[in-house]
Amino acid sequence: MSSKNIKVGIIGFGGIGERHFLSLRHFAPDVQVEAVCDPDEARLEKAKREYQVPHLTTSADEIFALPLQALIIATPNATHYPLVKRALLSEKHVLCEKPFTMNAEEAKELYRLAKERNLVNMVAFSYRFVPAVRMLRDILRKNKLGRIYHLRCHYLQSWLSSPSAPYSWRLDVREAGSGVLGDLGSHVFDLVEFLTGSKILRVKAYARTFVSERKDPVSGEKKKVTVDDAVSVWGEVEGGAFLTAEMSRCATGRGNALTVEVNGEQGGFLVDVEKPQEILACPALMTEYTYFRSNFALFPCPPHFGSFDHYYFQTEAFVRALRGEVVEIPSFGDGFRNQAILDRCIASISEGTWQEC
Ligand code: 4PW
Repeated sequence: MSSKNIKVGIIGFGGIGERHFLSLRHFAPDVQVEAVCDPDEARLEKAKREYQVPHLTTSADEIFALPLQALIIATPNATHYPLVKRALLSEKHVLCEKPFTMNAEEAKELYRLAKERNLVNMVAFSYRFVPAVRMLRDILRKNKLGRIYHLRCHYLQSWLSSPSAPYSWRLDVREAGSGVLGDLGSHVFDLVEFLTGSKILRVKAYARTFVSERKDPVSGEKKKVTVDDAVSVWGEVEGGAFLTAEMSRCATGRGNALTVEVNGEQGGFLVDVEKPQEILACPALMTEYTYFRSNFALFPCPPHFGSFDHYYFQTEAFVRALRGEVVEIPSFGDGFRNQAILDRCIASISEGTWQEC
């Protein structure tokens, strides 16, 4: 498929859907975003006024009736499965947001459908595209650290710290599947396996909801929060590494603090995605970290997203895959694997037991 012929639709035009749009427009101006679908008229109005998108609709049926080759799905989590399934059954390539589905069974089916049809299938594990993450992966895959003792991750945000932060679909288990576990933990588990090339073998998870009710900004009513605000996970990784992961959306003072630290017998490394070009390194025989600068910047990014510049690299990979190039992308197979780990964490939280992954 030449890129000039690629017509893309975006379903869900909240902050993330718009970010996909901007990234596509910057990276691949010859790929046409032909249609945007969202239930919120104000968002559609913005897509028309600011971005001149030709087809705007509140109805998924309408978007499926258009001659599009690919869809980007950035809707609430519970809708991923039916929308992705419909897209695959109508032979469309798909980039879907994370967490991929509501459970591993759904994810497995979507993976199978995409494979059978040989369609481009990608889950937006966007942090794989951070330059420093790429560099750390190279180091770990070349086994430069020897035996790995610790994998220590945190993903901390503060937007739910205030009890007056409004209610949204992200706080409803029926729409989101889980809270911070799926929202941020999905990235952490994906990075652990992507970076090391090793599987998380078993997990033990513990969760808390600090604020049990929040005010709905539309109705003004108090609504019950049915998902976790914070989750801590212990895990064991193939090869014996000890995983500790902490995720919270009530981490007052933190913005988008995703870090992965690896301590091995031959040295240690720490990546912080808020400093996407840097890596803290402690080579063998040294006792403290020093800064390295990653030389993995592939092209300069315009100042749209700040610490979200890696979205450009994600988009680049998706577009190259659409053009038929062989490119490594986080696939629905990875989404299925990730969902299985999330399911095991949910079981561990409710049963209080270790769970095999
Ligand atoms: O996937 C994550 C989102 O759900 C993102 O990378 C950051 O945290 C931005 O929004 C949330």
